[in-house]
Amino acid sequence: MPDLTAVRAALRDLRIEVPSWAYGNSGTRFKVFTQPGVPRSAYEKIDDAAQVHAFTGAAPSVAVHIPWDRVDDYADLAAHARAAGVAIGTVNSNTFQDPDYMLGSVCHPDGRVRDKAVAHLLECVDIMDATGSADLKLWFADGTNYPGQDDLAARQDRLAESLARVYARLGAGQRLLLEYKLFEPSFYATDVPDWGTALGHCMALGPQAAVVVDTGHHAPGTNIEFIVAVLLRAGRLGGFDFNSRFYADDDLMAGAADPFQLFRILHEVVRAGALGPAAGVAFMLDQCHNIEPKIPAQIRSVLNVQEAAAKALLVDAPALRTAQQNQDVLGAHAVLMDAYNTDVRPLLAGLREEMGLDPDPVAAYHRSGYQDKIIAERIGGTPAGWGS
Ligand code: RM4
Ligand code: MN
Repeated sequence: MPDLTAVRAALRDLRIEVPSWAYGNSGTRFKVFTQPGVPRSAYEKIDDAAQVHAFTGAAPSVAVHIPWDRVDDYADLAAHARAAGVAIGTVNSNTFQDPDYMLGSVCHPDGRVRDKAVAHLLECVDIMDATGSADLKLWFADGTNYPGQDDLAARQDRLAESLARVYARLGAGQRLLLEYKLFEPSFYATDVPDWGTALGHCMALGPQAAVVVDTGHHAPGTNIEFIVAVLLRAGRLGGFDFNSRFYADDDLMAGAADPFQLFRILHEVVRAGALGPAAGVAFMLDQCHNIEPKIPAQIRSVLNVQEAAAKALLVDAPALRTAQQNQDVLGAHAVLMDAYNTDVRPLLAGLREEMGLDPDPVAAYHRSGYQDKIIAERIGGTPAGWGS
């Protein structure tokens, strides 16, 4: 049995970053169902994110998305976050909503468009300087819809060149995190479709570049924990965008569709000794809450990641190794399943009590009155939504 004191300490150290865009209105291309009390500004998004940390004690930073969270003074936004008990985390760039980007951004055939996209990414690094953020997260919608539309290899050259310009601007302690996605919005060829392409670019850039695994960005049936193991081995796992998918990039709550997958992923992380903050793996949520209340859904997601991490920490590593070395197929499998089938909720509830938190963060949030307060106060203005 693993040492429970060490398991508790590791769980206390686990930090999960929430996304600012989770608190705005969102939906599908069919309909956005608006909710009352939704934030009208980046400041109010941070207030909501701070609630997630207040009730879980495990979500001390919030990722921003530029331009959705554009403000006049980023140092002031960072100070607002600090006063609310959180920090501004990863800066997410957006090179997919400007009309110029119809045929791509950093891979676009026209150098003027590429320059514009790179200028935006450099602006994001300026924002990181102002907020004290360490990570720039890049996801590109670039790709093509039809065979022959553009030169696939030339697009890779343009990508490499654009990324190199951004990489050169990074300060010490700052990282470029490159995210991949199988398809959508491009349907024939995506320029960063998989971990191999992302890893190749990161290796070429240098040690401050690493890959982000968004759990929703794979084909059905993909063994994501294998990808995680390979990236950890290469020292290039920059972080996760956790969410759940049933079909495509569904952005549902982490651990909802396949909690066993989340456990298997975190088992690889724990096995590599990469769960703690010192390892440099960022555990982020990238989710939208279209039909459910947003703040409790974020709290629930944080708890789901904690539960999967707790189970991963409970894997009896020496017993697993012995069974594997003894070629005991069923014994090794049983060690893993014993951990997965453990009810870790009492362990986590106890830990929260030790930390002075309510053992049931969702219930405590509902009792707190915060939801009623924002519904009453946030009248007028433009509620944040996808694209603002
Ligand atoms: C993309 C990608 C990015 C996220 C945006 C909102 O699909 O997953 O990580 O920043 O969506
Ligand atoms: Mn993502």
